[in-house]
Amino acid sequence: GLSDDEWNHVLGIWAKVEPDLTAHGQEVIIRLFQLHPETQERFAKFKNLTTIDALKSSEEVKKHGTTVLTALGRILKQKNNHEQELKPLAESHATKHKIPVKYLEFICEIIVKVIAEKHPSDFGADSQAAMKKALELFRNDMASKYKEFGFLG
Ligand code: HE6
Repeated sequence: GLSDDEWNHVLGIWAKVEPDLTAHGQEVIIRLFQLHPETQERFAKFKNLTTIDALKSSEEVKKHGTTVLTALGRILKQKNNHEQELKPLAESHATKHKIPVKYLEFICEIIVKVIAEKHPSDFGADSQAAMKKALELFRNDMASKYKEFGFLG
């Protein structure tokens, strides 16, 4: 798990992300689709967004980015006691959307990069390391829940 100090880093930087969650979320989703086009194919509602301009001007992408980061923020704020928040997310992503753990790795890596770019002076080495650790914990727990739902990810 993470130490109190590490959680303080995670929640400290998250507090800087939250006032502009939508812009962060939009950037994360667009970058995920650009770097890993196979992830975009999982979304029926985004199939028609075939250019970067279409992605950038989509209100649906903004909305989805906000949904994803809101859910993630809720989980991070539970520190390690995220069972209640994590379970429904793992269930939908395992049984309904069938999102491989590898895709979760992709998005987590992008989240760290986007935060680093937007908050260069608030996201130092210690904060980055703590955030990476928290996201790893999230992914590992998603992966074990996936297995409980019979999805090997
Ligand atoms: Fe997804 N997602 N997601 N997801 N998601 C979500 C929270 C998805 C995610 C990674 C989602 C995804 C494909 C997520 C999704 C719907 C992810 C919420 C709260 C909802 C929702 O309630 O609608 C992470 C890290 C978090 C926190 C892919 C690919 C990745 C990498 C859908 C296809 C799909 C959907 O609704 O169809």
